[in-house]
Amino acid sequence: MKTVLLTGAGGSVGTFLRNELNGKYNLRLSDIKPIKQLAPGEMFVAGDIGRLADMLRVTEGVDAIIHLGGFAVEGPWDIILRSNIIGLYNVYEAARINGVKRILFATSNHAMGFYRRDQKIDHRTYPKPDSRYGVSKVFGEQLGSLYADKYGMEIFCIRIGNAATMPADKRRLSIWVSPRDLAQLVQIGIDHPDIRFEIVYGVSGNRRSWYDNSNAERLGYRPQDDAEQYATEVLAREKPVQDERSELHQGGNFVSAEIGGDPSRVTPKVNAKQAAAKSKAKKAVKATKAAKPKAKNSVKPKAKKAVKKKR
Ligand code: 15L
Repeated sequence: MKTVLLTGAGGSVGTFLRNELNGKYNLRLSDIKPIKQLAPGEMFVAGDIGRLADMLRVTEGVDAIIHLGGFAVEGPWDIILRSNIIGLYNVYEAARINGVKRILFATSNHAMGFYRRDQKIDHRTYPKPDSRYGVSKVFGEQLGSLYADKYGMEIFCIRIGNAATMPADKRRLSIWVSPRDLAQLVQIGIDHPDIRFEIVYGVSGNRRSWYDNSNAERLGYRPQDDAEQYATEVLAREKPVQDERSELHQGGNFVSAEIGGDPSRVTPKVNAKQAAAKSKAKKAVKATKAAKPKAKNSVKPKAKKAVKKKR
């Protein structure tokens, strides 16, 4: 039986995969914090992906690595740099030194988050990350490409949508992946004999999908689930649209967090309309102000609250 290492095994995706892969592989679980309850066939090795020495110890003698470790949402640059750039480099480099050829990299839909929802994208579409987190995922994919071409490693990148027992909201109806579908993809990544460098979308067979996942299908992926079965329930509790730009793009609120610059460069169609509406509104405000006498003690508007990121 193959021995498979899971970095970041203590997280939610790690927990789903532990359940699904149990009995199929010997699982070596690694995380910075101890995982206390182990099932038969599992062992735990502590390790910090920020330290190459730890990763050399943790990756020794395994047949494949599922790299889940790192920071799983948008965060400050120093955290992204340590966990998702340096940490990822350490995992790849330790694998190369230890002769572990196969790495499955848990990349994310946020590598592509600035694509609009009315666009269908595939594994050949160029990245458009929506955050520093998304950029770190593109970095991981590209480091994988380098290690495949330069060192003959076998890299399988799964751009995970949202792994959960059921889709949480309307956006997730398009990107949801059930634990068993994700596990099916992971098994393809571990066992397929002919992998050099591949990108697949980690999504179930969702009717509302934004992805052409033909590359996964070519490798044998046959998803069992479709988020549509939850659609009525999910849509009934959907809140009204808060932010047009989040609604327009695949990355959702990762797109609108800390937004600045010239929005028309991102979404020409809709923003052309928005810009026209905005300038009309501005003119209307100016006209009202000109008509009213100025108040003496006018109070400055409070700074807008920073956008809070949801997982
Ligand atoms: C991700 O990449 C995150 O790791 C996860 O927590 C969710 O935010 C997911 O994307 C998503 O887009 O729903």
